Amino acid sequence: MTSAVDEARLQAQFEATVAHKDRIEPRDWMPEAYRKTVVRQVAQHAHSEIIGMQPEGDWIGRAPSLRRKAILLAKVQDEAGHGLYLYSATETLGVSRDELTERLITGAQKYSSIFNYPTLSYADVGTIGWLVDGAAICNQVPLCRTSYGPYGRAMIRICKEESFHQRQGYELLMTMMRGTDEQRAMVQESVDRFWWPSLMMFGPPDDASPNTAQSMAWGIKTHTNDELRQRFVDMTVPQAVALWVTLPDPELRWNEERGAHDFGQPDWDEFWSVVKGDGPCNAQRIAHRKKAWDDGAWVREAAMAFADKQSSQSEEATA
Ligand code: FAQ
Repeated sequence: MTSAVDEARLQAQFEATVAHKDRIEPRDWMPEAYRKTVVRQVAQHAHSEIIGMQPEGDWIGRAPSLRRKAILLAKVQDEAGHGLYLYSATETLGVSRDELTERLITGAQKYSSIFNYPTLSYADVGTIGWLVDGAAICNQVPLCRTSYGPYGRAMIRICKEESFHQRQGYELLMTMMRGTDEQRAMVQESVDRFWWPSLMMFGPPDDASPNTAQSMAWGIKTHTNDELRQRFVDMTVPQAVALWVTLPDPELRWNEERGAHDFGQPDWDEFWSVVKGDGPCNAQRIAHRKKAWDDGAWVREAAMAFADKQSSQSEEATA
């Protein structure tokens, strides 16, 4: 039982660690609200990686060459790995992967809105790499310095792989743009569909983001949603020019005074409707995940039975 004095000392220690930009580690004392916020964000991130396997996974069987298939398979497997690092980070805060999967399947926890849009053409594989992984990198590189140690360390590995993902997407689109008129039209059509949902990945505007202020004070987030969205637009515009595609925003232009691009706002009503479960693929994504989780139950049970047997055998041997 911690006394009020102890609690105040622990709180001061926690705040000093955050102020020095040192890491909070699993065994350190932390306010309950901090623990809950880290679990919420990391779990949502983990779910995004796992659900994010589905839209691209749809194209593994239809990739146009062995090389493209091998690249796509590797990328989708990487996303599974990212999900596992992140679920492991939440386990250090006392929440199991089973519990989190239950929260995902029942709709109690969210995952990134972007994965509720369908992949209608093969160009979408390239566009996801370029724009979706590009947005993920902008958002996640700063998270390598997040205050919770296991999350920050997972992000370092994840970001290295996301950079490869982004480049493979860009290279795929570049190859299509050097191809036929039909291929160029496919790329443009795909970019038109994914541009606005990619901007939504950064979350609501700062004045409509209930969590940003507290998460920044705790060092969980190091930039606001709007700051990162701006960084993404500024990074992507020259890449679009080099690719010879048009970004579908009539308000997009360089602002000399700000030294940054001005751009239009995504449809925030659409964003909230997708977040609340009414996007084009929400039901399909969750049904698929639930089926995979149910189908895998026997594997988890067998692994647990094997682990129990191993530990009782080693107990007998040491008795
Ligand atoms: N979708 O107050 P805020 C990837 C929710 S990358 C759905 O601003 P916060 C890689 C938010 O949770 C994608 N929900 O919240 C990949 C909150 O609701 P809650 C994943 C969203 O947390 C690439 C409410 O709205 N990346 O998977 C979204 O401070 C290709 C209010 O929002 C991450 O998760 C959204 N877009 O800031 C995989 C990065 N935006 O929870 C496969 C880590 C907001 O209170 C293929 N996460 N909401 O009920 C973050 O940086 C933050 O959590 C934000 C949101 C910036 C996403």
